[in-house]
Amino acid sequence: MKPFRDSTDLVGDAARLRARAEEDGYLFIRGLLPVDRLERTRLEFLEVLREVGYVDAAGYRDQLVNPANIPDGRGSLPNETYAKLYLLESFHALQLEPALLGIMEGLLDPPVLAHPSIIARVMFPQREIFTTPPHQDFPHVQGTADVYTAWFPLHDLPASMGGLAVAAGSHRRGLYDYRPALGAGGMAVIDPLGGTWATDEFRQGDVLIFHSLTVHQGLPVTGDRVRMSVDGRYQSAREPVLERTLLPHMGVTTWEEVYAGWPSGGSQYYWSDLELTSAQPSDAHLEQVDNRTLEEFEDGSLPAELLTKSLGALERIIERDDPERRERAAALLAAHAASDRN
Ligand SMILES: O=C(O)CCC(=O)C(=O)O
Repeated sequence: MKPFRDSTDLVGDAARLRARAEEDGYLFIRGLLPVDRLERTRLEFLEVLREVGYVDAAGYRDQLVNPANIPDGRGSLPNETYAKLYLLESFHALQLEPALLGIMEGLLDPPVLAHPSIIARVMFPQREIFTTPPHQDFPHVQGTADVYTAWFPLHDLPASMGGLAVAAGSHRRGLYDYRPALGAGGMAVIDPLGGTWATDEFRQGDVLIFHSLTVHQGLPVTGDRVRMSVDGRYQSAREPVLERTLLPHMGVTTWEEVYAGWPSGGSQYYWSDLELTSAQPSDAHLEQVDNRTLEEFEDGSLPAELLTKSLGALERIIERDDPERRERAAALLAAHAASDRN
């Protein structure tokens, strides 16, 4: 993979940042976020992870995992632990950092909405099959394609802790075809986009910004420490917005619960003064991936680790109104149930 093109020297020049983002589909900016703010959230996350036993009590500040306590069959936190991180005020404040908002105001038509549904990712090491597959954010975010994601680790990120890679220029080709996959988002772009991938080691404070049509993927966490990162998403408040982007990510908690423990009134419901228009959600991509699952199940090419997930896809096909596909999905589910009984 190539190194990222570094756009740090363009900070302060909105026109050149915009031109670079339009050309590459991404911006990599070193040292944009204040290290003390990131460090505070990093330590608060680690205290939660220590309480639940995922990090080693002695080495928790170094993010060393407690391998015996890491759940099998998953690459990141279960929702009940994620919900505890979601309560932390310092985490929500990160996406509203003035330096980051300033960049977004240059890229988008103001006023800018930072999606309240900020995301924290805590990725366990040695769980390669759950690495985030290549995908675009648009099928998940919807509303408008003009959404930028800011992705940043809470800590220095050497190659052994994984990271994120982008396919430079991939945002210019619309939506890609997908197949089912494990890892965040659950679907992978089929086109390998060879020769376009770029990544880098991050230092605490560095930020990667990319368009919702830019294909990007996680990189495997190979060492013995957890990777902790944040995704903040931004769009013009003049563009339509999916209701779920105004709620806590994946419905892990509610704003009432989140705000109950905040020491300051701070930025609670910061988006409520904006006049937002709702977009209708579409599950066209999920449907496309479900149909592909059906085909891969039938021709035997579906990888074994996708079995449980693909049974869910077959059940969704049965609930849709395409009689031919419903019949094929029902036949596969019946054959699977029979093979389970034997
Ligand atoms: O951090 C990751 O592994 C995935 C981040 C990402 O791809 C996303 O949020 O869209």
